[in-house]
Amino acid sequence: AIAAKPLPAYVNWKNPESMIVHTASTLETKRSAFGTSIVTPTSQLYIRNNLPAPDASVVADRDGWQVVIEGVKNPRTLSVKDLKSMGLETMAMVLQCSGNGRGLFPNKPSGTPWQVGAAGCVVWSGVPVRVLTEALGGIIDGMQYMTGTGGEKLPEGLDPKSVIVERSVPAKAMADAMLAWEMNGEPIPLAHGGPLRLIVPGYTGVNNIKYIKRLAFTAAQTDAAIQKTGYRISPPGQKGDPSHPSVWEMSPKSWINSPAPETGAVSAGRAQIKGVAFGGLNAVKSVEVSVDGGKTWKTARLVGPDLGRYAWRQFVLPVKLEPGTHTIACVVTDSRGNRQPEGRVENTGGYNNNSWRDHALTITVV
Ligand code: MSS
Repeated sequence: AIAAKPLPAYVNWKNPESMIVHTASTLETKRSAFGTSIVTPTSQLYIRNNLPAPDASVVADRDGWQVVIEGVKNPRTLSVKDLKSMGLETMAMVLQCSGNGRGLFPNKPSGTPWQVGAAGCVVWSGVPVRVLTEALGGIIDGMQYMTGTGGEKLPEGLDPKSVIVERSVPAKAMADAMLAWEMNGEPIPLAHGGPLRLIVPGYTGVNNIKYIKRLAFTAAQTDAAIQKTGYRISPPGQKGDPSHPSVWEMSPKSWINSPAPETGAVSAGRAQIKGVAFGGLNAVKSVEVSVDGGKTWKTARLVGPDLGRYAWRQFVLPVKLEPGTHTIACVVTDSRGNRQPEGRVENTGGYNNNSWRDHALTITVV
């Protein structure tokens, strides 16, 4: 067997048993490591960095971190300390990389071959962006996008626009967005965007800007490469350009985490099929499970408290497994009746894979 790569130093506090280390900037949660108590522990949450994180000194004085707010009637530079005095909200949200499931595309698009583990359900605390903009006189008319800029030091000798982590989302995404300083009950670790992170619930990972240093309401989308050409749903063989849809809202998705996601070997008899399901923008209505590759479906039971429309639900279906080979699959329907599709949308970057067939597990029952 090939020895697993060790954890990179900046995240050596992660649980090595539960992580797949792809590279120093891409770590995935093992499918077997997702628990059943809803929230993903920070020590098991995936990591994706487009640029190396800023120096650890930025979390030495968390309250002193500053963010520039623009595109409002009274633009201001505010510290985390100021933000903490302005408002407070707590929200559970699925954080999921746009490329989660890329490794399940048969044509292996370039990029990290994530299976299911570039995702987690996290509880965030911070100030709602809505409260902030009201306090600063409201958004200037005509500003159609909310643009967040990451606080990394940019590598020298390169065009800043080619590397800066700066993303725009439609201004309507602001409704439930927040500037967060806490996750899962503790200050946000630097690796996950502390001291301050933009949280855009229902939108894919890349829109949730870590160590945010600027939040601007803008008339146009940023012309940074990560927005203009990167993270676009472009037809196979074509490079991304602004005419292709950007990775913004997440779509309904679910997958099974148990039994035996890694070995595929299960003993016959009673078993609990368990997994997670989320709607992206909408709440989960129901989850169905199939043990015959999608020929017949049974409604699963949603387990545990409902942490709101942006969180995921755990589900369970008790079954009696007969010896043989079985393909187990699940499909989620959201509160608006949107059903997770059977197939994926082919695209160059391997983004937004929510195909239930790609996420099915084949197990051997003995
Ligand atoms: N932010 C910043 N500042 N930087 C970077 O790099 N990345 C992205 C987000 N944000 C970044 C940011 C991505 S891309 C993702 S996914 C996320 O983040 C992740 O997170 P964590 O915490 O997990 O690491 Mo894909 O769509």
